[in-house]
Amino acid sequence: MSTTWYVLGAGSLGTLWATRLARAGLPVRLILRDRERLASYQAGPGLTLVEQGHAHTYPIIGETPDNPEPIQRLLVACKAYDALAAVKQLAPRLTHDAELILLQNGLGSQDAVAAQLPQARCIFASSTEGAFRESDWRVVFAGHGYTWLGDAGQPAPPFWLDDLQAAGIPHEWSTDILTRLWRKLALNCAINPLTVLHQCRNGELQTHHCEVATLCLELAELLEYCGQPAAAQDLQTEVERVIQATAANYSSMHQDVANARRTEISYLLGYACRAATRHQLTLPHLQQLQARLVNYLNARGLPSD
Ligand code: NAD
Ligand code: KPL
Repeated sequence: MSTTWYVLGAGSLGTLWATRLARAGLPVRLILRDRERLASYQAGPGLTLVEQGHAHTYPIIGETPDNPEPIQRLLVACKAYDALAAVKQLAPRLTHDAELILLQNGLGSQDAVAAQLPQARCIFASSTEGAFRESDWRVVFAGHGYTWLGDAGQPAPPFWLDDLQAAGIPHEWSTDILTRLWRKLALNCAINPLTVLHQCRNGELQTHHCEVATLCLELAELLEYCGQPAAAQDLQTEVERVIQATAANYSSMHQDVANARRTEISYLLGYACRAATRHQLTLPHLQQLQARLVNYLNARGLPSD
């Protein structure tokens, strides 16, 4: 009998994973915030995934965090700012050999979870898949991509990667997951805040070439100081490539602000600026960018942490 996949957070990525695992016949359970969310979920037929215009619904069992059953495998699919609190309430249910897969973007939340649960194996993930919530319990698979998974402290891959294979979740085991997360963080720092401040699509940043280039220089310097030279390599070229490849898109941070949702700033630009301070590194443009973004968010009544 396969180990049950407990999915914490039934949002975009949580649904994308839960539905594909369930479709492959693997045991999946959804952990919802509270009884009210569970009642709302149970009032419908299950989780729906829309792929290329076709919707399929999967009657995955839902539960609340206080269910007593032990958890051996937990996929954490909350936003970075919710991950620690969400995992904490499940701590009493985790088995001694529990494994957590942390899907959060940016950096900082993974270490916070790992520090809270020193006995558990925490596997970090970095994903380029795209999904968005059309309505409650209904998610659209918007962009095919890849998920890299890795464990900086233990290079051997877990056996359950076979489940991902069976579920058709494109993935790769990475022995340099921190480099991947730092690289993605740098890309997000060079692109996302500027799209918010200039209120534009990614492609319009081509007209702010100098601003982007200056940020890339500072981010590359930071990555070197943080022991991530591979993540710094050709950063500007990669940022320009992503801006061009995603020219018509709005960045995730732009979408959050446009929908008056909290951003993950503290795990992206905030994390980068705190790392610079720790290394006593002066990065004036990056620090100014953070100050401008914080002001911008505060002016709109959005949290800046
Ligand atoms: P989301 O907001 O759609 O989903 C998060 C879900 O977690 C929500 O349903 C929320 O209610 C739930 N949640 C929060 N606290 C909870 C708790 N205590 N108990 C139970 N549920 C709780 O977010 P998302 O877009 O799926 O993003 C998740 C992470 O994945 C983020 O860090 C994001 O940056 C990253 N990511 C997302 C995408 C994407 O396309 N959506 C792509 C790559 C990376
Ligand atoms: O990951 C992104 C995002 O919008 O969050 C890209 C498209 C790379 C822009 O930074």
